[in-house]
Amino acid sequence: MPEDETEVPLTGKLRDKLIETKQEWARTGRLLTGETGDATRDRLPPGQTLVKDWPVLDLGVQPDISREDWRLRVEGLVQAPLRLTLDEFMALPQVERVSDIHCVTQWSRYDNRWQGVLARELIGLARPKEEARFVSFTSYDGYTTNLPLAALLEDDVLFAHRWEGAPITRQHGGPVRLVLPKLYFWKSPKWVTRVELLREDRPGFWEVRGYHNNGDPWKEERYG
Ligand SMILES: Nc1nc2c(c(=O)[nH]1)N[C@H]1C(S)=C(S)[C@@H](COP(=O)(O)O)O[C@H]1N2
Ligand SMILES: [Mo]
Repeated sequence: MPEDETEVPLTGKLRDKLIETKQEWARTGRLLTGETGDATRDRLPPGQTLVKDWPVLDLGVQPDISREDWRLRVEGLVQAPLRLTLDEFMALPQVERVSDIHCVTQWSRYDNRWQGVLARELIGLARPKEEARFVSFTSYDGYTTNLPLAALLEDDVLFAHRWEGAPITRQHGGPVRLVLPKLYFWKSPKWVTRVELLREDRPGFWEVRGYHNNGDPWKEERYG
């Protein structure tokens, strides 16, 4: 397949104002407390505020992919590239995890009950090559983000399709989104469709717009 066919373009009308505002926050270091949290002692990371509802945050395009057309691809530095239909994805071993959400725009939400496939399980099926060290995600809205492969393989990271017992709604990234609770939530792509394993890191949408490459809420890695 030619390289350009693997690109998912940024579709529709982006929320330019929101993107500008968030870039401005990065430039001015908004919300930074200068503290370092202790995940073994505290539950709320520095500078965060607890919410009870679940805010929606994205670029303003909430793609509506039919069950038939949806695909999840795992490719790049793997020995067995995957291209799963939704039925194939649902047939993989399922787990449940409860975790907290920490968004860089300051809200945190405790005790979210997720069901889905362990990222470790999915990546294992694709058999990563020795030299794979990083991961780049692409979503159906064109959003991208990046992680070290090791972060994806932890036991609390899911390709989730249910939240609190119900299918994850489109606005929250359904049918399938990543949930990676140890990092700020921008590292958890909604509507994920492609996972590419890489030798070198490839910063994503927010990471090239002033946001931290790693995003640990306990170290307040908001901007960088
Ligand atoms: N595909 C996609 N994933 C995304 C985003 C996005 O714009 N597009 N926004 C990120 C950000 S900044 C946050 S805080 C969370 C928000 O998820 P929620 O809307 O379910 O709360 O999704 C992350 N994943
Ligand atoms: Mo966010």
